[in-house]
Formats: sequence, structure tokens, C-alpha cells
Amino acid sequence: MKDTLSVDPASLKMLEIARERGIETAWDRYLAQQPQCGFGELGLCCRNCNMGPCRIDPFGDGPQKGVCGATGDIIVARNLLRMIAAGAAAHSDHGRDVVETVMRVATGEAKDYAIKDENKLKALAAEFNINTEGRTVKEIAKELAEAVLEEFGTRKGYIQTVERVPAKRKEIWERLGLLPRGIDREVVEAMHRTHMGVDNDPANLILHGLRCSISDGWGGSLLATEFSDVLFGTPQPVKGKSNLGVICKNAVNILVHGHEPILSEMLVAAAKDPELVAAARARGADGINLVGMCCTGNEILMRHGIPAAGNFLQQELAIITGALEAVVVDVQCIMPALGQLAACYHTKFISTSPKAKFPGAVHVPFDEHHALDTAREIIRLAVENYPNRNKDRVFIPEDITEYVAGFSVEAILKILGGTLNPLIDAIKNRSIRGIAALVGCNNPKITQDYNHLNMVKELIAKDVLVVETGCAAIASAKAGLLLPEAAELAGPGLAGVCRALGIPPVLHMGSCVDISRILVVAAAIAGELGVDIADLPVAGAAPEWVSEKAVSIGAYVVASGIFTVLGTVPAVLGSKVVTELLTRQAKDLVGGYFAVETDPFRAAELIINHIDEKRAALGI
Ligand code: BF8
Ligand code: SF4
Repeated sequence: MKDTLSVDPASLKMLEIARERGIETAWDRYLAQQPQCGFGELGLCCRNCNMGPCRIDPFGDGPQKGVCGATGDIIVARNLLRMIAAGAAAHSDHGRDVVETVMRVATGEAKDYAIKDENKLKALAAEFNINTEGRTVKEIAKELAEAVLEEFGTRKGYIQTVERVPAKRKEIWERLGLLPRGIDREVVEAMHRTHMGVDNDPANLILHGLRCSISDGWGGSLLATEFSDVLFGTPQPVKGKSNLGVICKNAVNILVHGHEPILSEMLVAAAKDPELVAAARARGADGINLVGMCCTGNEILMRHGIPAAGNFLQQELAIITGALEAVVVDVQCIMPALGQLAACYHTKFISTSPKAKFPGAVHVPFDEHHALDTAREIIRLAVENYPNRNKDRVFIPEDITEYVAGFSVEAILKILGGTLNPLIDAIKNRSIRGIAALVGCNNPKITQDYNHLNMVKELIAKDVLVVETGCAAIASAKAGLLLPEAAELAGPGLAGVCRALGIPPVLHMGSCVDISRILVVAAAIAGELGVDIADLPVAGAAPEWVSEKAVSIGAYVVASGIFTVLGTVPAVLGSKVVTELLTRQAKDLVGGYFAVETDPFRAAELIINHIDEKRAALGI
């Protein structure tokens, strides 16, 4: 669908305002890039050394080798591995930051944070063979954080958390040499192998890509999720509001955007500070309104029901409302365009991480030692900025949709009465035909939210339970699909289950690192049934994916045995060898494999066919 930029009415209204005001957005910059580089689209360009840049002619008339002799297959495989490594690094570095914060809580350095979920702390301690008897929470937390920080460069063979996969899956990984030996190590090795003149075997490169991605999905991301739960509490179902209409006309509006809950959780606390609320009122505002964007939005909506202002392509649109006093960011998925855009308004663009600085941003360094004080300082900057708002330039679309989020594994178990058996029974008796995980971003290459929403609707109508994270989940929130009432759109089997349990047919399981929650559920179901994850009637999809993190996610989901459909085309088609490997041979090797399907209806059909095949093989 190309005739409209978005199916989100709020986005369309804001794009109209942007057009009237002559303000550019990602959609305009995407158009200005046309035609995009054909070599790049196919993955056929290389800049890995200074004999290059080199490119391979896909039509066979021009060069078929780089200066070093690298073929198109080698170049495509190397480029893909670098993308996986960057994505795995991003998730895992986020994970490390959260674990380090737990360490600082344990040593008393991060006094503004506390251990909120002691049960999870103890369960993790048991997993890492740490004694909890007669010890204080801080003692346990310190030893656990030390053990987990060791996982990033471990020398003990392979990382501990892969023990969570069913035995059959572990055997496959062992046989193929895919057990990750340490999270940092796999990323470093990916960079080493892709250096000029090192690994020049496409299959060997891709297999390492799978190992590197497993160190993310079953390592860095999983640890980010678990330790965020330890620090901030394990999410439980919570109601909230979504879309740009959550920005308030008469309040000090602060948009928090990025990924790590370490910052956003403190902003949530500081925004309630009576002194700051009074300061906002003294300047004529009704109060302080904190809203989230992208995954940091997901983190705080999952735990506090903080409104979600939107997903990836709405970050600029939020500023164009003219009603944001501040946009506060940490790391990942933050467009560098925001600085220049914020300067067209009174909006302060505040960066906080030493890892992520931006043109046009005010940098307020955030660290765990003075977290609440820094968060207060940031909120104060926003409050003091309120009188600078030009009321004539404010336009806030009225679109607001309610959602229910917070479906952690623990929350799902609680709803099911303590075990997964009711879910497994529903799958066996076909009330639930299968489970599809829809994840990932928005991409201006396709109509915003169109692929997400149409895939979700097709799948639930055919009794497939949908679980979501990231910007995909926000798309569903905005469309009202995260409400129990959306069961009306589900097939009779799924609708019956939703009504009996009071849940929506689409479960919001969190931010992108929380895809690990989905893996954990899949592993647990496989364990109960005594089969491998690859045997389950389960599939994955990234209908509008953008980021390198999504490439790592796709790789570890496939490596875990799950069929995955991509809705935007990855830069691999320049190599027949790599394309075949990902879309066919992977099935024989790891059970999971990729399909690329840009049409959401056909993509949903692929998933349903896959689910039915798996059901037939299981005899259910
Ligand atoms: O990690 S879905 S645009 S915000 S990458 Fe980014 Fe994509 Fe959104 Fe979260 Ni995930
Ligand atoms: Fe060219 Fe080979 Fe250098 Fe890549 S590594 S830029 S293909 S010479």
C-alpha cells in the first residue's frame, strides 16, 4: 500500500501540519534519497578496507570481484554479519548497563534505585548457582551481578542462560558450534572475521552470525529484561493510553525516547515531585505530563501505564505538535534530525548518555550515582521552558486509544492459574491455532502501521494468538487491538479463550529486548510437550523492520527454530548463496528459516500455513 504515508490518523494530521509549515520529516528525506543505491539494496558494496570501496555488478557485465578478490557472496555475507553484530551489541550493551545498575544498588552507589522483585533476583541467583540462604538481598545482588557481568566475556565455555532452551535445541546448537562463548566475544569475533582477508566463506560467516545473535537473544537481551524486572518490578497487566493525543494542551509535556529504563524510571519518579509540579503550576500549566516514545515508552507503559505517544515514525511528529517542552533521550532509534527540528520550536532536546550525543541537543549527563537529582534537573529544564511555548503553533491531534499491556511471562502464568497447561490445552484443542510474534519498527518505505495492523487482524481472525513487542506493539495499541474488546475481531476459538481469561487477542510483552520473554514462553511450551521449539505451531514476523537490532532479532529467532517473515527486504538479494542459506538451507540446519513477503495478507497466509504444517506434524 503506497498511496498514503500512514494508516494512523494522528500521523496523517501531523504530516499535513508539517507540510503546511514547510517542515521536513523522515518521509521527505526518504523521498529525497530516491532512487536509493542499487548496490546497497542488494548488499553488494564493501568499504571494509581502503583498496575499496568496491561494488559487484549484479548484471554480470561489470566487476564480479572486489580489489581483494571478494565475490558478491562474500561481501553480502560479511555485511549481514556486521549488521547482526551491531544489533547484538546494541541490545547487549543496554543489558550490561542494567546489570551494572543492579551492581551499584548492591554496593550502595546507586541510592535512588532499589531491588523491586526479590523473587526474580533469587530465581536468577539459583540459575547462576549462587547461594541465597541466610544472605541479604544486597549480598545476593552483588554476587549475581558479578556472575552476570562475567557472561559478557566468559571463559567457562558458553553462557549460562542458554541452559533455558530445551535439550533438543541445545543439541542442535552444540552440533553446529552455535553455543555462544560470551556475549562480547561473539561481537568482537564478528568484527574480526569481517575484516579484510579473514573469513571468506559465506556459510561460515552466516553461522557465526547465528551464534552472535544467540548471544543477544538468549544472552544480552534476556539479561536486560530479567535485570530490568529485578530493578523496576516484573510487569503485570496495566491500562494506559496511546497515540499523539496523549500530549496535553495545558501541561508541561516531556517526551522520553530511547531504550534503557534506568533513565525513564527516574523521570517517572521526578515528574511526580510536588515541588516541580508546583513550579509547573506557577508557570500556568496544569501539571507535568510525561509520555513515552518507542521502546523506552514500552518500558514505562509496561510498568506504570505511562501514555505511549507513538512509535518510531512519530518521534518527529510529536515535536511538530509544538507542545513538547522537552524531548529526553538516551540511546538507540533516536533520529539525529530531532535537534534541528526541535530548534524550529521551543522544545529542548536533551541527550543524557555519554554514548549518544546529537547535534542541537543540550547534554545533561545522567549517571546512576545521582539519578534522581539529574532527573529532577531535566524536568526542571522542561518546566522552565513552558512559558516559551508559542500557543499559536500548537496542534495536538485528538487521537487517543486505550490499551492493556504488561504481559510478562509471570503475568501470563498468573492469568493461566500458575501453569502453561491451559494455554497448551487451548493449542491442542485448536481454540488457539498457534502463536505469532510480531515485532519491530516502522519504515518509511511502507505505509506506517499498515503491515503491522493487517497482519495482526488476519492472524487473530484465524485464531492465531499474537504476541508483540517494540514499535509493533505500539501500532496495535493505537489501533485498539490491545483491548479485551478486540476479541470481537478474533476467530471463534481465540475469542472464546480471550473472553474466558479477560485478555486481548494481542498481548503486549514489552520492548524489543523483551522478545526474550517470548522465547522463554516458547521454550517452556516445548519443554512441557517434550519437543523442540522448531516443532511448535509458532512463527515470527518483523513486518516493518528498520534497525540492525531487528536483524539480530530475526537471526536469533530463526536460530531458535522459528520460521520468520520479513516485511521489508533485507540487503542480501545480491547473493544467491546467502539468500538460499537464509530462506532454505537454514530449515535443515536449525529448523527456522526466513521468508520475505512485503504484502501483509500473503505474509499472514505464510504464517498460517506454517502453523498448520507444524500442527499436523505434532498430530494436533
Ligand atoms: O528496539 S521496534 S524502531 S524503538 S528497533 Fe527502534 Fe525498531 Fe522501534 Fe525499540 Ni526495536
Ligand atoms: Fe574491496 Fe575487498 Fe577491501 Fe571490501 S575488503 S573494500 S571488497 S578490497
